[in-house]
Amino acid sequence: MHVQVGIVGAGPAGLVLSQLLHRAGIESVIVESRSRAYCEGRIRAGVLEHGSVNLLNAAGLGERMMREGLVHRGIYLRFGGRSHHVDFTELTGKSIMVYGQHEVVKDAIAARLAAGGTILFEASDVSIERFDTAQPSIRFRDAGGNAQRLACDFIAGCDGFHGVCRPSVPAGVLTFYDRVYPFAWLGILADVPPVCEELIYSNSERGFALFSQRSPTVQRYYLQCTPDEDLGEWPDERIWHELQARLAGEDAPHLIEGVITQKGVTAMRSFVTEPMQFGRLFLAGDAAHIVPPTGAKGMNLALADVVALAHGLERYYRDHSMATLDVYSASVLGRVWKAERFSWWMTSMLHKFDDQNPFDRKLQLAELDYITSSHAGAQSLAENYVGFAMT
Ligand code: RFL
Ligand code: PHB
Repeated sequence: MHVQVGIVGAGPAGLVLSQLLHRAGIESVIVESRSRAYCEGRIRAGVLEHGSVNLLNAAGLGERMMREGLVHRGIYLRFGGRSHHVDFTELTGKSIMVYGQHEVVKDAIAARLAAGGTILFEASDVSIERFDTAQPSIRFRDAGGNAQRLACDFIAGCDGFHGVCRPSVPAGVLTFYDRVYPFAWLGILADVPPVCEELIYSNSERGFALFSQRSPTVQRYYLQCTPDEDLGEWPDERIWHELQARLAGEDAPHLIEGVITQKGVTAMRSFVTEPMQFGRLFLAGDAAHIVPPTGAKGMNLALADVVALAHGLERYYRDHSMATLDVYSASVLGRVWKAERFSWWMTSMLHKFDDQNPFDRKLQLAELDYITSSHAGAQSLAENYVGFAMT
């Protein structure tokens, strides 16, 4: 088997890259370790930046998103028992879209398959080789257990943080920067109406809580918890009680309790790989960098990476020039580090830290007060949250 671009991973990065390449007349094959049902049911991110919405539309993946996605003009920051609105549309002229990552994945899988694209689900023993030469390849066992080799001109490593591509680069070539946070998020999906028309990020004495959405009848809520939290200790009643407590205050919105259909714990880390390329291997999305979810940036960064990578590959096949691919990493890392900074900052401002002393706590509240009372402060948050233009 030979294909122009071999893609490892059918998350947002791999799927949207495959779609962008297809529209540019470049063939790709995606090798994915999980089943289609697993990929389509994996609940993760929920917020699309303004530029991500435009990208999905331009790539022909936006039809259902425009029908079912929820357009939000801002968010609420809640602290000291009150909610404060940050109006992105007034501050930046832009809005965000709340649309589950698994819906983006479903739309992209459907589009690729409808166009005759190849996604090899349930591949095992995936490995990559010879990517320091002009003839790299991906080896794997297909869903039937048969050994396969996919020869390609380039490999896109879109296989997430725990994938095989990044660890396949020889030791000493890449530099890693990281930070692990001393807390995690317990996330739930519940069949209830929304607590508010927009998202609420709550800094409470009991720890952070986030009230997000999926649709008018399904909501996504998160509670700060410990990294080794035992879900067995979180029966539904305890979750509702804690969500109510972290929303309490003078103008507390009315939180409606109901059936919880999913629970999970997400670790929080910041991580960047430099450079994001080696030979003919290009890393994109979580395979190259991780942000804590407080800034809602992970999926958006993955999409921005593959736009740049697709440009580089288009130029290669059009002009036989590696010039754009050669600067792929340099061209995306500026955005990556801005998102790292923003996500770290949102995380630091909104969470409860065990080693926080009363002075640190006062500073946190002063920062929230500044952001919600100063036009410049609010504008800085808004500009970062709605996202920067994609190249
Ligand atoms: P993914 O989605 O992890 O996809 C990688 C794919 O590669 C497959 N894979 C392999 N395939 C073949 N061989 C192997 N050896 C393989 N190893 C792995 C995997 O099965 C998978 O299908 O990475 P990608 O495409 O880079 O996308 C990144 C996003 O998934 C991630 O950044 C976001 O979900 C992060 N994130 C958020 N991002 C946002 O932009 N906005 C948000 O609101 C937001 N909220 C979140 C989040 C992530 C969360 N969790 C659970 C980590 C909220 C949460 C709770
Ligand atoms: C989500 O809806 O899953 C979500 C929203 C905002 C975040 C993180 C996650 O910052």
